[in-house]
Amino acid sequence: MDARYKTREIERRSLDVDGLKRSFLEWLVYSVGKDARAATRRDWFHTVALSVRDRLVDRWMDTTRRYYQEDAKRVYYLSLEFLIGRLLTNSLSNLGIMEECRQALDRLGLSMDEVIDAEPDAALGNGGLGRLAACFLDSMATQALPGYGYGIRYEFGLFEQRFEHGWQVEYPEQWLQFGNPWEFPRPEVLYPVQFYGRVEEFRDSVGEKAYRWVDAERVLAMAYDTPVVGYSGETINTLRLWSARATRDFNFGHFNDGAYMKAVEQKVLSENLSRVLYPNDATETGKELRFKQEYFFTSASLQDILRRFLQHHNNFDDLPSKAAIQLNDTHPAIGIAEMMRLLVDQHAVRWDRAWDITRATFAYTNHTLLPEALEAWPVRMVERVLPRHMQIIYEINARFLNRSKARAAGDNARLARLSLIDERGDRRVRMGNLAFLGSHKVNGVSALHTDLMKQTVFADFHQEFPDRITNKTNGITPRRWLKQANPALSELITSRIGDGWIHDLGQLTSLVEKADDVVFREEFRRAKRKNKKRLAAYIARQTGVEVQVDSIFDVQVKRMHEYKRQLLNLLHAVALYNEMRDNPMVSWVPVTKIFAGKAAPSYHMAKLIIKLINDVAKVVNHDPAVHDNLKIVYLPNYNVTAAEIIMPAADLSEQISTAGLEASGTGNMKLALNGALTIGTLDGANVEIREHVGSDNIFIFGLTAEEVADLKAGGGFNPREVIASNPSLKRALDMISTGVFSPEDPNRYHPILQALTDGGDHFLVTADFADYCRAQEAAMELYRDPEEWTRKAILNTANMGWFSSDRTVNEYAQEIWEVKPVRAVDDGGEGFR
Ligand code: D6G
Repeated sequence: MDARYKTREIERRSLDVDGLKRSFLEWLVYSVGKDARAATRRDWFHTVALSVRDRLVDRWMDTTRRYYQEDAKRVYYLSLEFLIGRLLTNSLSNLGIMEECRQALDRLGLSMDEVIDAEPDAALGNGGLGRLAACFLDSMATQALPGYGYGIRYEFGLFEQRFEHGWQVEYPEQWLQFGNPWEFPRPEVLYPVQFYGRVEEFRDSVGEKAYRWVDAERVLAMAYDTPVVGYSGETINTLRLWSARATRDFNFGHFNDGAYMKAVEQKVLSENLSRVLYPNDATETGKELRFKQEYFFTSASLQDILRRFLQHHNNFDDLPSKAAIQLNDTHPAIGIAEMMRLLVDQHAVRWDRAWDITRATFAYTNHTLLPEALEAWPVRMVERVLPRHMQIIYEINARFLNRSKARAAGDNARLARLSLIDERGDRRVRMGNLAFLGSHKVNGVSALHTDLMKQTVFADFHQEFPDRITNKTNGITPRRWLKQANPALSELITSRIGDGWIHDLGQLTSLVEKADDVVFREEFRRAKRKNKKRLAAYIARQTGVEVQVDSIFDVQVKRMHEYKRQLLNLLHAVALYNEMRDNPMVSWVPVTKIFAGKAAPSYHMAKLIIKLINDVAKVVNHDPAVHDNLKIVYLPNYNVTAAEIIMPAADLSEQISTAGLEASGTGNMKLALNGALTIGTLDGANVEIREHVGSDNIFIFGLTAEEVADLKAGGGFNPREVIASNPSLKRALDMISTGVFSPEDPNRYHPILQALTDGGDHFLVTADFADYCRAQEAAMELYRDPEEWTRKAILNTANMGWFSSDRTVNEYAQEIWEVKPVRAVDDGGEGFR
């Protein structure tokens, strides 16, 4: 063997400082192709990433082999979004070589932080749903569960948000511009995906009616694999993302005609399928391209799953005992019809058998009750784009309604609600109903949300299938959201209770007694202060605003949406601003209101609220009358990396959605785990957070989901009366409506005021305002007593262990997927630590 190759071979495995340093130098030259003198920060990032990746590959293959050897049941997590963020720190941290890498770079005169900062975020998701998928991948790998992620390799992730004169402006997010060192292209893993065309009926070999999908357009799905490193590096799973490729013969006819440009145009059009992530969160778009994206990745994934299964099985009866397919929301729900098509049309399985197999294999997670977010595709479109699937959906529906007819006993309204087709107006296919019917389990993402699912959207289905709905409260990975993001607190915790919490977060309860330990409280405060300094520096860099480290860091970071009520938070800020100006002699607790989050580009109201926050911030931050006691900042371009800086530094966590509308939330979990106190409504997982951290250690306010429902049903709410009876609310709204914050355009905010008054205040901002201010005052009062505040903050961290995504994924594994861990055989200490 070539001597150089041999050195690389050894270095590839070495995890000590010298070995890392040697391979960095070697990789810079031979893989990146740069001289150390000419290398940029980005070159060094690629060098380090490739060297780290090398150290994963053996374990990765080992994991795959293990799954094959044991013929393990695998779980396939189908998700249109994976909001991964950066992978370098994650890989180093999970391999346990963070310090070694830092020292190796140090010896080369390089700063690890700068190298880390050169990595772009993989922003292949909008918000909670996509980040949940990323946390689940981490937890599955950590627990040695044979779990695969399947999604789309978008060329452009979620848009980059900038502010221009306080308005959100969207720019393309070019995360792949300089290449992606983590992925392995698999040009040989290629599946055809069809669109359009028509269906032909024929007689099969035994004379039965059968169907063929013909004259369709074809696109190819090509795989890119990214290793998913579990904690300790024992198990390394695979995230397989599909990229669209034009078929090779795409240009045949056109070339003969000499229509070169037309041929290329066609290629561009097919490849648009994986071009860009739809920047919609919760609200749905009616775009055909979106529907095609959903089918594209679902079809490729199912073909890949069946290919893997058929390597060792020749009878589909075993499929449910070898594969569990989880639908992350309805985005991949067309997979139910696709699985039927693959089994019935391509593999000649009889319908009834195919249906049993499909249902036993699929499960569906519902993420929202918002009616506008429940996907319903026009029948005419589905018929045109996927003609065979439309037939299959009709067939599933006919068989189901026939069965239900007897039970419905003439209740046609009920049958109409159960139908997969919404017959009112423009006929639509209800993807939620399809997902429900084709799954053996359907889960909500918090206890409250699951209850509401049973009472509202899926009430009829719940009656039909009372055992199908189950709850799986969301979770977050402690590796990224505590260990990596908050080294100060992590090290403190480990110094007291050891590091078992990293893979068994419940161990944090040992910290409960430490809440009464004055020394521990002091150290806990010091860690928080360090994180706040880091955030203050970040705020100064991003916005130019100087904030006081000793102020309450009051944080609301999430997508901008009316139901999440950033407006309520802002109205409190305006009210507080007025009070501070009115009472300059009072010794105010300084407050820094920190906002971050993107609005969907077409969501005008949300974008107007962003502008309002920026306008109010401009006035407040420059008003000497408040003596720097109040600052408002809106951090641009919120993403996973920004969250990693913000979460550890928060004192107060804003979780203030209109009760009944936030399915779960996971930002609420990240913040509480990092020792922020929650101010929130009894919505989503806030309810369970209160149960775990204790009602004395959380600020709950506002109407409950039940009260909201009653209020709406009774029609007895008049926002104008509420406003008139609350002088501080009235004054804040008057200031906004008279242009105090927008003198150049005094009418700018009329749509917002309109929605709060004549519009009926759909999200009950005015209804909850007074109680919200009361809770805010209680928080400010408590902040005056640092010992008491810290005690409660510690109790939050100590009691949040249950919200680990390890717990969530285990529940799925046991109760929905029926998959078991497949551990590595002990290799006598040769493996990663
Ligand atoms: C991943 C890991 C790699 C494996 C490949 C194909 O890239 O080790 O060879 O997947 O695995 P199957 O898709 O054939 O199971």
